[in-house]
Amino acid sequence: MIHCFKLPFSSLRRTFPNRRSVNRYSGSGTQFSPLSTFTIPKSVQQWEKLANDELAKSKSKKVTVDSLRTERITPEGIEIQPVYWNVSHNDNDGDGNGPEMPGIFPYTRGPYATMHTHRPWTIRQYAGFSTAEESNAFYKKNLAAGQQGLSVAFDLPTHRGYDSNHERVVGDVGMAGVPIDTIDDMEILFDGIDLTKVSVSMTMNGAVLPILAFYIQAAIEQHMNDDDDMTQSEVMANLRGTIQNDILKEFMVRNTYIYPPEPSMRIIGDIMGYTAKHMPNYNSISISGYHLQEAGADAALELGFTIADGLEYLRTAVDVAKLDVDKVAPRLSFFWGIGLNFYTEIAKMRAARRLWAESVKEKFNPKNPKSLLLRTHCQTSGYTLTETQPMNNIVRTTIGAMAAIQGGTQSLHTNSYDEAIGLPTEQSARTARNTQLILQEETGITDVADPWGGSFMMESLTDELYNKAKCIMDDVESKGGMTAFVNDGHAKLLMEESAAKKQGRIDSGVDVVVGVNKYRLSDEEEQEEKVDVLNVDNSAVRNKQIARINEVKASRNDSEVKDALANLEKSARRSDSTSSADDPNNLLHLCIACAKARCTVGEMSQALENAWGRHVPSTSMIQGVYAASFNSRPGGGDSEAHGKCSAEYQSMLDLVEEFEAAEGRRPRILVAKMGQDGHDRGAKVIATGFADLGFDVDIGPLFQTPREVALQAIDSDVHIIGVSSQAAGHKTLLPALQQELKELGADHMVVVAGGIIPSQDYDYLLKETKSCAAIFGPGTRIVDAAREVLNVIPLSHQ
Ligand code: B12
Repeated sequence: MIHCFKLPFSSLRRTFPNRRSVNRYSGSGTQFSPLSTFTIPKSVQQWEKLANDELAKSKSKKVTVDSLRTERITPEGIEIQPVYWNVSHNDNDGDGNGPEMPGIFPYTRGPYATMHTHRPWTIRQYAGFSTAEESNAFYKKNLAAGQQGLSVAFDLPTHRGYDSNHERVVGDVGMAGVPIDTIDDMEILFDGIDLTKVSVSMTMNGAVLPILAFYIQAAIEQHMNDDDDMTQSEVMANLRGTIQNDILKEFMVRNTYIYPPEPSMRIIGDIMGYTAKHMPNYNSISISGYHLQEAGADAALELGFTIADGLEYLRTAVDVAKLDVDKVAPRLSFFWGIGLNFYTEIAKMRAARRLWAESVKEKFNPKNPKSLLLRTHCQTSGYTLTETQPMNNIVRTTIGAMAAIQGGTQSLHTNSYDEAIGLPTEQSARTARNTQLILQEETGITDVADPWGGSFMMESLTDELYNKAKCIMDDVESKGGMTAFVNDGHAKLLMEESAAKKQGRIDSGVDVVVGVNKYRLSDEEEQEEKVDVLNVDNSAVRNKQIARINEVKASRNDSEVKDALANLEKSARRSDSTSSADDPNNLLHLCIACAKARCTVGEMSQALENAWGRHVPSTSMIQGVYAASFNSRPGGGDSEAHGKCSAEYQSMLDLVEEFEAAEGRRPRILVAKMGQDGHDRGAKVIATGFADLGFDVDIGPLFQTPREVALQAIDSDVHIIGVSSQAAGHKTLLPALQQELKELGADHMVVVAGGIIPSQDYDYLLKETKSCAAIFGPGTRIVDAAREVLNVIPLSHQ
């Protein structure tokens, strides 16, 4: 009987409503038929073959399915199986295929047969800050310490296609990522890192053409020494990694778009066409649900929109760019955000694989099974991490990481405990990376592929999420596909509604956040929890970048630059497809020529902008959702606490009415965003929350300069300007706003600020520069903020 344990089995009954099969209970694991008469189901045989093929490719010691079955023995003497399945599925499916297995259509259980059992996920930490030199040193240190791939975070001017010397980016250079103005910066960024050997992921969407062109040309130039035997095309063929290049979600939530949707989709077609031919190992797009979740989407919305985005890109490649689906689909990858709803996140990843495989099969009928595989990167949620008691965040991140791993991720970023304070320090980044190393090397979590397969609850949850996401996708399709859905602003509003609902649930006590709305520490205790903060010297970085831009411009051939940029602009003005890799007007091909000529990111972006213009987003706002959380209690939480919150909410409404009675009008606030910071979740929930509380609310557009904010505030005659700042521009931009108000004779106007402002900067803003009257950090309850804001208005008139 001991022999039987070598067969992977499970005695689980699947009681959930199954899509394909009628399920029968086959008794406990030790009761199934003797081994001699047991027929291994077809899918399990297929799995074994696939698994052995995957293992045969391994460069390390010889491993086979049999060795995986028998050599991993726990201290209790139990052999851990690489995969478990339900013996009752032997012959009961009707389709004769047997149970679902990892690596086999529809891939619910994983894109590969062996998953992490032989090769764990790639530890890929997203990082970039200050200068190319500092980021390069950071990357090298991390690679030496066990990180397995690079992931570059660019600064906001680069994302938005501005050189560091542009007047609109004064407060942003080097603050929330690394600035790349020229190919020289890119070469410094990867100095000593052979790009044909290390896989590099780049989060770039708006300025994707110049940045990808720099990366390709920098790799080529790394191999231009006489003693190097790689040709240019061999270098390109060896590039491994991913460019995010997912513009649709930029319009919905991430806000680093540059051009309007239509030409933005053309860029994607051209990149897919070029890379499919020249860079067969490179992922030309990473379709991101992560940003949707961080902006407020729940799991079903994240899933539905992301799969719909993926289908839209594939349609662009196949129908518009006329590419072969089997050339493009295997090079698409996905990116999920992983929050704290442990089971839901695992189910989401399982449902996503099935949804993608079935949708691509049905709509594109590819020949290559790899076209159906959903491979994914994951990042633990930063939104769930708190400014208060930051060490609690290590626990939250570990839980997210475990969900991502058990959901079957191919690579993972784990956030640092100081996420809600600023960019990670060396120490917090180390802890974040070590979280993954501990999971990989100390826990045995990698031993089994899809450990949740066959769990009544998990299979049911997977099916339910699948169905919900499918409904969302059908709705999108009925409205003409994702581009149309994004274009009319509908998608963005759904996300904002979800974010306002979440804020209302937290503020009214329905959802608990430990250390924020429950189990808070006193101010003194909180002081003891303070952690170091990474400081970037904005003006020093900017000056350095400007000096390098000037150097590059002085050393290049101006007529080459002019020609290269003119060719790019001319192509942008065309209306025919240029996505073929062999088309001389392919936009990526032309940008590589620009990179070679030493054009800057700003120059290339401007050439395209001349033809296409810049996208102007709308500033619409939802109403009533925040208030609803206080009026009804949608499950969860403590009813007594909720009752107290509702009473408090009512008293706030009364205060606003009293203000109106005294002043002759409601309190009026302009919620403003300055610089290239595109985080608008906080600004939008503040705007909708204040509006629900009776304030008159104006929302400024994204990307305003301090002068533009001052002018809008004066024009609208507001009582208060509420600046929301998340991307570390506060120390430059808030004093600049104060200066503008003074120059315009409006310094009676009160400014308050909110967002990611480390407490060490409070004195500088409140006392030294007097650039704001109050600061509201992460975790602020909107009801509390509104009361405080109301208090500072009369004071300003005395
Ligand atoms: C969500 C998020 C995103 C989303 C943004 C979605 C969106 N549309 O807003 C996504 C995933 C797209 C994103 C992207 C990026 N992000 Co981000 N992001 C966050 C995150 C995790 C949460 C911010 C958030 O929305 N919280 C929820 C809202 C409700 O809270 P809040 O904004 O703090 O607002 C509350 C209070 O602060 C206050 N408040 C805020 N404003 C105001 C205004 C007034 C008047 C009042 C009264 C109160 C008030 O009240 C609000 C309610 O409680 C933070 C880390 C964190 N945990 O805070 C990083 C963070 C802000 N991101 C960061 C970075 C670097 C980026 C990128 C630039 C990365 C890159 N290089 O590519 C990109 C680019 C984004 C861009 N276009 O600017 C950094 C900024 C670093 C810094 N400050 O030094 C942070 C701090 C993470 C980190 N530690 O690295 N991000």
